[in-house]
Amino acid sequence: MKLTIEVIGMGYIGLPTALLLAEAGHNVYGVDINEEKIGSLQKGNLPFEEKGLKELFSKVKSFGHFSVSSNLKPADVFLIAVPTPQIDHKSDLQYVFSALTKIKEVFKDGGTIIIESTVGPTDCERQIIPEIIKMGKKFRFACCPERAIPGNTLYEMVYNARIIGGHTLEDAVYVRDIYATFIKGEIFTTSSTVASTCKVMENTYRDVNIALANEFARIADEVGFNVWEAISLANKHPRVNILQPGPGVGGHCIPIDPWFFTAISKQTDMILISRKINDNMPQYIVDRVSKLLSKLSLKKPTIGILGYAYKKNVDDFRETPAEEITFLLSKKYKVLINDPFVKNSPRRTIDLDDILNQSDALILVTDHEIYRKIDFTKYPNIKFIFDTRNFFQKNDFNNSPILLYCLGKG
Ligand code: SAJ
Repeated sequence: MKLTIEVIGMGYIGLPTALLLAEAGHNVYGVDINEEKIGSLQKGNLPFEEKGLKELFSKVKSFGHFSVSSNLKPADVFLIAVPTPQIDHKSDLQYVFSALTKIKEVFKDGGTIIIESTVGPTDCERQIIPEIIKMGKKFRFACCPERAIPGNTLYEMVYNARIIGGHTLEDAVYVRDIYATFIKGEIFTTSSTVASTCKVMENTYRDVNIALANEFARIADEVGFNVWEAISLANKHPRVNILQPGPGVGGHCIPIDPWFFTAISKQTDMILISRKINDNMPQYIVDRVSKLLSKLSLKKPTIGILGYAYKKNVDDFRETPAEEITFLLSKKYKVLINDPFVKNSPRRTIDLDDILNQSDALILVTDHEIYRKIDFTKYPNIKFIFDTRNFFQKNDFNNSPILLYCLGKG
């Protein structure tokens, strides 16, 4: 099966998907409204880092059937991978609709439209498909929410199980065969409503369970035990898998997708409380650090934030809890940020050595592996470190006067 496929949205999901489809032999056009991004892709530069992406890009370029443009052309298949943010806790489909408007201009009878962007459980049937019907042409439609994790996107795109939700069963089967040209994991077919619901459920499940871990951490701080040890031992039970506490949840999925449920249903007590717990973690961290700082009697302390990305070893800072922590701390203190991966963030980041030399206290927000290499004996100015990820251990500070505090250790 060799098709002409247009992938709309050259972001964290659209670009790797386009390259995998091109590697599988399809003729692929990548489209994005951001002309700067298109220009830089045309010059051979990737807009973000992701394991194996550079190599795949070079390989696919040598095949000669992947090109990018800011305008749509006619194609057999249109795959939409644009952002679906939430505004006031409701899904905002404006980028999806704007993609559909452009598709309409080049869409031919019998063409296929796939949506990979995360959408609410009822969005396909109530909003997206009616819009496609208005085009007045015969069409196939499927909702195939992406399930890959930043940092291991390419591997997960190929090996994770995939859910294809068709407008009709025939649509699902047709689109399954397209995905089967590059996916090695299992592929399941269902309705578009079930497929979009699965995606929102998956990330809500994670949000709720991270909130539980964060609540355990706060109990540990109040009562005085080591939550990390307790979680690791509780997880020895064959049917228990507690997630890890942290500074809050970031990324473009977990803090957002649960709102797709609250927007359409009132049966969401647990979802709402979990969102609240996770969203309050930055404030909780800042309160704990402020308390520690107040004991130091420094005039205007400088706090160094280690890590601005939303999770370790990636450059992605969408919805990062580091932003809220920075915002809250900046009201009272001078705040400096280091992140070896993040480029073009709205916050200025500085070199690691500079932040270590200039800070009175540090908060480890993102557990980038590179921070293991810090030789803390070189920075006597640092009074304490507040670790939000259980990244450092007491032994790391054996020869240093720096005090180590950690979330969830009492
Ligand atoms: N986090 C914790 N504790 C944990 C795990 C994560 O605090 O035990 C935090 C992370 O630090 C981060 C946030 O949660 O701030 C999210 O990180 P993540 O690695 O759990 O997930 P994402 O957002 O990078 O990717 C998720 C994945 N979904 C699931 O695992 C169910 C991925 O498979 C999805 O494709 C992606 O959302 C998406 O696009 O929806």
